[in-house]
Amino acid sequence: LRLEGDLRTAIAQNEFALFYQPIVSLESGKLEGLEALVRWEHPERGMISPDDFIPVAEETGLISAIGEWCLNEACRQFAEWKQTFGDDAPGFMHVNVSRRQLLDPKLTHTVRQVIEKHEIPPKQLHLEVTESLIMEDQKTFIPILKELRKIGIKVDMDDFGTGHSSLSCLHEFPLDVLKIDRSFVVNAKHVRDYAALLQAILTLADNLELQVVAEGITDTEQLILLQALGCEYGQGYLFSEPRLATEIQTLFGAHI
Ligand code: G
Ligand code: G
Ligand code: MN
Ligand code: NA
Repeated sequence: LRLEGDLRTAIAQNEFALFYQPIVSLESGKLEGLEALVRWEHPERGMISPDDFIPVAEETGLISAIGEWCLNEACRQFAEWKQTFGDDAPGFMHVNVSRRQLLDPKLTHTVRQVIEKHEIPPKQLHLEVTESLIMEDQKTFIPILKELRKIGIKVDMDDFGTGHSSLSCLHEFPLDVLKIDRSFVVNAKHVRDYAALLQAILTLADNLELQVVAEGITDTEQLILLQALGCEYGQGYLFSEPRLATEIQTLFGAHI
């Protein structure tokens, strides 16, 4: 496969870049955290989305090198921002992890090494894991997430609401944050039932003492609804698209 060969070269030549998207306090509009999102700048094809190359990286095992680079680069950049911007720097860095990364027995060790190297307080690093992945094999993934949380880092359930977890077993998952999938946010404006669903998710999260991030906020109406429902954090094009480090840092300390 062409992409596989190119991906090997990409690792050797470091053709990856991290983009960062703000996670914002919905009450104050303050930029509180960032999610790191990888991009591949292919020399001929241009920018390739992780949706297109992460699956290939997973299949071939190249994800371990790419994933480690992403984790290290996000933490390095985060530490640099803390140095430069002090109190205006974001308080949290979120990094996505995929299936094979979670199954790698060295992951806990790698994460501990990276945060120690960059002197990042563990509670400021979030790893995002999709709901559908956890649901695929709870017996395998729950102990892995527990191990990760023992380091003191936070675990987020990403794309929540699309992975068919039974709400009644959510309390058994070792989690800190629910990231509500953008399909709920998109629909809430048009379909009354979706606002009720959001309300139910927020009540549940509150009872389980989970923080909530609503994803995919694109307009003010959605923002106002989520504020009225008491949702603490949000993310989406309304605030900012994922952008390069040099661009995103212009938003630090601002209310967006
Ligand atoms: O940013 P974008 O919409 O293109 O991301 C597409 C998908 O790729 C998302 O599901 C996101 O979680 C995933 N993704 C983005 N960056 C990373 C990364 O660094 N590692 C892993 N494993 N997945 C990522
Ligand atoms: O699966 P995950 O939640 O990690 O994916 C994040 C992806 O969602 C990123 O690739 C990002 O580009 C995309 N994204 C972020 N905000 C918005 C938004 O407001 N609308 C849409 N359509 N996509 C978004
Ligand atoms: Mn994510
Ligand atoms: Na998501």
